[in-house]
Amino acid sequence: MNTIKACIFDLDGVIVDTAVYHYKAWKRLANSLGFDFTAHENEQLKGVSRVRSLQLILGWGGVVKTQAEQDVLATQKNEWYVDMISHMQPNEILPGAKKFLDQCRSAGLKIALGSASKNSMMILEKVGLVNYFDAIIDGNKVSKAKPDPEVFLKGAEAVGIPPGECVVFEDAIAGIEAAIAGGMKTVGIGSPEVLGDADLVLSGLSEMTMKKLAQL
Ligand code: B16
Ligand code: MG
Repeated sequence: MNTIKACIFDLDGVIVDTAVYHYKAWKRLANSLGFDFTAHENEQLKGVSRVRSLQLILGWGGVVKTQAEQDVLATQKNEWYVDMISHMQPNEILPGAKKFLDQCRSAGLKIALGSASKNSMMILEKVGLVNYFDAIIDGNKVSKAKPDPEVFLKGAEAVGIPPGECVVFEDAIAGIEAAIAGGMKTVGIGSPEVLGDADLVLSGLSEMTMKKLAQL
């Protein structure tokens, strides 16, 4: 038996699929600037902060903007994005996520969120999951982006569990790297080719069980 006492969850790609809304809003912004980017390029934005995402997108379009202009563009994208997520419903929770959160709670494990998003509270409220979390650490509370371990270390600290007794669930490579750098166990949500550094890789939380948690 291991000593896992806390589960720290990434949000986009693990609990909900907000990537589709990010993509629509960024695409609208790029189109308004006269260019487009592909779904493949969009994959590189997962787990990446808003500011860094904009820099990458402007680079793909070969567009140069001042810092002040970038601030305006990021705010515009966020307005479009927030407009979409304000309509999110509990049925947008990814398969198995709620069931596994219930199992964590029944087992007495601490539950934390570790997300790059500054909109995490709104999303959790809309899908009705906010009360599951003992701590919510998101883009409003960190200064260093994944793969820096700050977001997960703050999550562990907030629930009072040492990093070595925490497991992080993540869909982005940078997030797995961040959790490893923080000394935590890792479960990758996605493809083994991409997330091979994780201790365990699953296609979704519907595949996660307390038995697998004990074997980490
Ligand atoms: P916001 P996660 C990340 O969420 C998204 O994957 C990423 O695409 C987004 O740019 C980032 O949050 C910031 O989001 O603009 O809402 O602050 O995977 O870390 O939960
Ligand atoms: Mg993610």
